[in-house]
Amino acid sequence: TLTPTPADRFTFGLWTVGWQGRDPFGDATRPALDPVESVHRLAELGAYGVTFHDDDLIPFGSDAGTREGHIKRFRQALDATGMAVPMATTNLFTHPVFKDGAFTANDRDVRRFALRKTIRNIDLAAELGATTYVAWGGREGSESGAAKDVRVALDRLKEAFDLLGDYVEAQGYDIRFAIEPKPNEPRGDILLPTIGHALAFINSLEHADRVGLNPEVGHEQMAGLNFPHGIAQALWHGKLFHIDLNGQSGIKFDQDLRFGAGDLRQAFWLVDLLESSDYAGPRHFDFKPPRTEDINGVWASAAGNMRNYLALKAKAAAFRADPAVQAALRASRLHELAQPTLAEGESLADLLADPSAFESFDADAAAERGMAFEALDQLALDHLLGL
Ligand code: 3MF
Ligand code: MG
Ligand code: MG
Ligand code: MG
Repeated sequence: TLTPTPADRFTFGLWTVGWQGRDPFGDATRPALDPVESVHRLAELGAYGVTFHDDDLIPFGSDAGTREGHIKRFRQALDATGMAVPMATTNLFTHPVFKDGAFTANDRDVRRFALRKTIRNIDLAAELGATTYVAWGGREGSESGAAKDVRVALDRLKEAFDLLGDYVEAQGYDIRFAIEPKPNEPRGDILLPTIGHALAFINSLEHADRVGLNPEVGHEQMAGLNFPHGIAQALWHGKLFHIDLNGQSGIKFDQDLRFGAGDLRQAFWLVDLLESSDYAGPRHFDFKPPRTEDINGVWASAAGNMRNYLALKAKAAAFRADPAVQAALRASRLHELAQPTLAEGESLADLLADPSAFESFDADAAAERGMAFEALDQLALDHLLGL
């Protein structure tokens, strides 16, 4: 079935359907959307929950009373619809104070403000039951060489995550952090530009177990990388804490198309991977309904994300169940990749003493074996095209 239900665990950022279409070249094309309305409309469409930046819910600079009012209305909408808030995050990029970054701004007072802003919203995230706190460092970067000492900036970034980890531990919150890599935009170059950079960085943190990734389809593809491969490696490290699903057509500006638009084949392999993995978290959409759309187009675009995910899930299941595919997988020797290179009980010394592994190995004969990958891939395309 292509009709989503909360059991599918689809979630949306308030900022996605709420995007007014303001871009670097043009003004907003849509009026502001009340978060309460978004919660109700997304629930009607079959979503499981919503996520938010502090400023999506409570305009920057609101006084305490106004803040409480916004939170109260939001809670009422959640209660009325049964929508969950599995993740929250901080806006550390819109206000001009963050023009040179937040946790890695050269200005120390800006860094201290960024930490306080984040911690305030972590408290709200915990109150609303979120278990993942995303950190996208969109302004952590530079446009020029000497402006940022990257090694020192990474010291400051580690300091920030260590302090945030100290805080959630001291509070006893059931919250893990998920770093969201992105190569560029809005900064010329952003720190932790890819999944791989972020994985390496996490290893140096005091609370490394509490920190994982929130990779976004389009962000890796903006760097020309294979997103399913990146997700597979994140899973392999046990670091896929959350995911941002959307669409992107190649190496260009951050398109944030609805999921399934853009690189459809990578979307297929991604769903195939996620659905066969132990990833149990939300399927979270971080997309932008194009600024050509009116409010009806916004909801059509939102619904399309879920429909495309469910369609690809069905296609991937049919692909894996197809006997022709199973035969093609054997012909491509995937089962052999799953066998350890040393036999059971064999030692490195045994390998070194095995003439069939080297002295009498016929490299030319082995090189003649076809891998039969094209037939396998054509079966995938046949399934995807519904042939
Ligand atoms: C920007 C993004 C961000 C992050 C968000 C944290 C505004 O390209 O992807 O969306 O996803 O800040 O979840
Ligand atoms: Mg993004
Ligand atoms: Mg994007
Ligand atoms: Mg994102």
